Amino acid sequence: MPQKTQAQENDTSYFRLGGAVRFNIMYAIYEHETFPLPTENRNGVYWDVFRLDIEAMKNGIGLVFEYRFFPGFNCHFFKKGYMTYDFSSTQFLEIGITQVPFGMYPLLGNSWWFQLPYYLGYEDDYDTGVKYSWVKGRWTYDVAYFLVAEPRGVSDLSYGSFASARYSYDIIPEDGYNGNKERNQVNFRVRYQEPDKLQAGFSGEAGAVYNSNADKSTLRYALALHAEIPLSEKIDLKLQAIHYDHPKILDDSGVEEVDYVNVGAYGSGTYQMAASANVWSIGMSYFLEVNWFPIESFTFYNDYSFMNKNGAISIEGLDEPYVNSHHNILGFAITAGNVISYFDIAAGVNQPWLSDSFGGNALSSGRGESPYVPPGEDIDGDDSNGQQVNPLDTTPPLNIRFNINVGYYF
Ligand SMILES: [Ca+2]
Ligand SMILES: [Ca+2]
Ligand SMILES: [Ca+2]
Repeated sequence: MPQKTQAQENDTSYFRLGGAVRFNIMYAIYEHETFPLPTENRNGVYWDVFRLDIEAMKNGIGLVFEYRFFPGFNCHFFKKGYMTYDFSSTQFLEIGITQVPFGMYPLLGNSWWFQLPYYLGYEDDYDTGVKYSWVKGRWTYDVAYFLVAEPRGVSDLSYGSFASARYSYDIIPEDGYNGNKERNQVNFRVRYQEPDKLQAGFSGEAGAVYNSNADKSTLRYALALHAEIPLSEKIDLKLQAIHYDHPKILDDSGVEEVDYVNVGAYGSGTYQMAASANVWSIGMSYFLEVNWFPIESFTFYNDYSFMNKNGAISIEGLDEPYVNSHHNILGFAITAGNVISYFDIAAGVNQPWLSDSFGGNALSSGRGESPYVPPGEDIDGDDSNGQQVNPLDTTPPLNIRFNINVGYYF
């Protein structure tokens, strides 16, 4: 057998391939009504995602990337793709499409759904830039600069623009090309961590929104306080408060100051979110280890977020304040070998994914009394019979979706 050279002995390079296949079973009760099983895009069994992950390392330079296919949304895109370099065991660099260091690390939500900040671009957001992290005792510091949001993936244009083919919600123009876009963002986060999971931190984010029609940038910023507190060996509590604002934000045409901004993901076009809001989140989980081969553990959880918006919509000359949003996920996860299954009762008021009008005005003004038309617009879209304005629904119903997500992770 040939002797290994010293260089081969020292070779720490590696290449790992992983991924997941997941599908969803869902049954929804939206706006007080439901449909038979199966109904396309409502109640039935759907492919959720097929994804491939690669982690590689050579000469100290690493690569992390993940590509995702979503047959149910006719789209596919990179979730992340960045290079790593460790200066030491306490100093790390990431360059590429990498996670924005904002709020709870690594994630706020316990379920398959995330918490509400995800749907606003403030949880598990990946953008294009550079991040430097260092650890000093129990303190971890992250500083990052993002030139732009992540590049677009591939989608079906009848669902929404190519720009909306992305994993994480970002500010994108309604037509996909002309209007508001994220640019020149800086992030800072400091976290105190103890080995038994206790974590507390502060995050700050500031960036520009560049409007390509007005050739003008306006400021956006966000602040977060978060804490994860183990109440016992099995019970975990997560708390987070976010304040964000886009003062002086222009509409996509670049003409008017508005109280909302368009965000999009999953190739499904854009929806509005309030330009300014406070979002409060609380999550509790209970971990139960079992010996029921092949089942290893159950995690029971409840995640709740409340979004208190600033802003108003003008309907027939009257300024009506934006209606708040609620998001609640009650459920449990089962781990059995490589299979993780989530059983969730997802409930929401003005939650963009829990509605007959997917997206819409849920996160800005709130939905209208008819969910199919934006509030303030003609209810039947027919001018010849005059204007029957869709009023803002100030007490919108609780919408519920039962969801089972079964995934094999390799
Ligand atoms: Ca993003
Ligand atoms: Ca972003
Ligand atoms: Ca009409």
